Amino acid sequence: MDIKKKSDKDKEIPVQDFTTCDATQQMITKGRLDGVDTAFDRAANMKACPIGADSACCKHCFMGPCRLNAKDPYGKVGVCGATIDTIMARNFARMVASGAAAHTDHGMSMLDLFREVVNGKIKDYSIKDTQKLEAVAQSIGIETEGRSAKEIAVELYEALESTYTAVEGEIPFAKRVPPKTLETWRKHGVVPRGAMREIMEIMHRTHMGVDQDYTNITKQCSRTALADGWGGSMVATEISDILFGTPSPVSIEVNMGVLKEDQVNIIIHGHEPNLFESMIESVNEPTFIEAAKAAGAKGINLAGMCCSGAEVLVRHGIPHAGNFMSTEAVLITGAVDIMAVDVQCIKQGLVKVAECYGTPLITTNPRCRIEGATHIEFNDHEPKKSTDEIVIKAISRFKNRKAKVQIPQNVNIGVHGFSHEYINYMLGGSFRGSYRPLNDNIINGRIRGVAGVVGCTNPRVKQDHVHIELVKELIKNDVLVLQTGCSQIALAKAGLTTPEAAHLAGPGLREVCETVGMPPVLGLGSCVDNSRILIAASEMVRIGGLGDSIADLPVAGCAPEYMSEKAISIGHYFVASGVYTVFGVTFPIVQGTRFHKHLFEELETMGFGKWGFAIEPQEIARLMINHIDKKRQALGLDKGRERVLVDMQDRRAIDAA
Ligand code: NFS
Ligand code: SF4
Repeated sequence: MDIKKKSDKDKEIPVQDFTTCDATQQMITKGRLDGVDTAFDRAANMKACPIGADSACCKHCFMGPCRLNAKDPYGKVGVCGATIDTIMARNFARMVASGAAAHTDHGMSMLDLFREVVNGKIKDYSIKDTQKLEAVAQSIGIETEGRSAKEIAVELYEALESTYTAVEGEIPFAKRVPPKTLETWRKHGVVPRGAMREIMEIMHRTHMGVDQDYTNITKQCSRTALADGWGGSMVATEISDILFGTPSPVSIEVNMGVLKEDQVNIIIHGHEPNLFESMIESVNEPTFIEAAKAAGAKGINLAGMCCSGAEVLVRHGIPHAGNFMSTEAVLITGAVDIMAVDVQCIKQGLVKVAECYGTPLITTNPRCRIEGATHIEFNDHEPKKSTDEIVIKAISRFKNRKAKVQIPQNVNIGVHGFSHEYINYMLGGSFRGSYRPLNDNIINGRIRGVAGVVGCTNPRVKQDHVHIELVKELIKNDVLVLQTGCSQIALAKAGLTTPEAAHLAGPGLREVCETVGMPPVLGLGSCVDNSRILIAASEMVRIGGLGDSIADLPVAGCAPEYMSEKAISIGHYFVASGVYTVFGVTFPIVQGTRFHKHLFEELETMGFGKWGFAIEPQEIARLMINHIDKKRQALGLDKGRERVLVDMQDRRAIDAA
């Protein structure tokens, strides 16, 4: 084992300051004894560069790199004359481009798979949900009446391909955008063409000496981000539902205690569901179960992490071992017999930790190889070839386990899988599925508004803490919370994603939850499934009574512990769609600049949403609730809510009497 020598400079911070996740705390402690460090320790010993944190530097050409002074932002310009606003806007745009590229490339992989399934070249996957196929086709104007699934699928594929390739016009899912919102986009020229074109144009416009007007750069940010949210991400979600099934709520186990000492433990971490779906087939092969038993194991135990885990927990009820900041920690258990990854959010640091515990780390995707990991390429045309090989390796690691095994015994239960389709059914019943009851409860004030709380965990803030405290505060104030990605795992570990958590909600929200039998915190899926939130918002507009555009709705969004460029793209597509979106941790621009004012104020006056920023959960909640109340007031709903509060007081007075 590679024992790390601590230099005097290395700070050893109490594990309680790193994370509120008890299992992760236990494993960081064990890791320290074993001489293994994690991203938590590295973050503590790596001061974030203050100039980079403000995006006040530019390296877009070699007359620079140029560094501006965030304390005196207008005191200096770059060698080419670029102002702080140009430099920050260009940097921001490239973050959006990278994040949008990640989601749209993921969506494109799903579309590639769909094409090969439809044309019969791939037989290991099939169309599982024909109802969803028809619904998606209809939503973009494809005729379904009297046609075979195959005919519809062929036409749907061709239409959706333009989400990526359209050189002009509007992407297909623009047809799902509420008319008033679409009108705003058209007015400002931000309706996306194909994502390839938008991302290419951002890279062009942010090259040295091209677009040097921060408002114009922001337009292209919006256009590109919308090509992610209403394009690539939405395609990823819809095609995954068609191929693997549309989620409906299941009770699942989360946390590191889902690992089993006496079983072969396999963890899948990453993002694209096809790898995991094939792995589910492989671990259920009777020959492998026999082989595992022959090796002395009771069976094969499959668990997910990050968004890969979020995809299958809602479709198959597969247990989830933890979110982004627990991926190194889980290896410290010594109980992981293999970790297989595909793309995104895979820390290079995993290689070293895996090596220390004799856990094979397997990369599977040609787009993501990691030095020191073993590559077993996954191919959609013969998926089981790779997943079978991974299972065999895992069994052999179990047989030869040398690492001392210590599994935190933490297991929590969550109920997740609230797809848009299920919410519709849950609220309206099978005969008249509808968002009407949701809108009615918002109008009558039982539900104050809806919040999306999503995104990563980040070692710059205490893991899970901001997610949990923020969500508690929101539901206490009758705000219904929708969740995706790593955030929902934080809440599941805290026990807030079960119907029983309704007792933590305010009186109005509690009443609705108890009537419907739903949790006050609804887990919708992975990060690409933020597109489900866009669809939910559009449906709220369509049903009526809450304004004409997404910007009118009493809703707000937040990624309180974000760390990735994908999150920036998501944040910006929510803003461009009309949602007030608050980010925590840090915001990569200088406060008090014109570009800051543009993102945080002016976009709203143009008919979009706007950005917000705060670090502390109470402060984030205050910003979001204030915004929701402002929207309620604009809709004339502030009176309604007061009446409910009076009712409650009355009821208490009666109770006391
Ligand atoms: Ni979203 Fe999913 Fe997690 Fe953040 Fe990473 S896994 S795509 S980026 S860290 S929520
Ligand atoms: Fe400096 Fe301008 Fe070159 Fe950026 S583009 S590095 S600001 S000279």
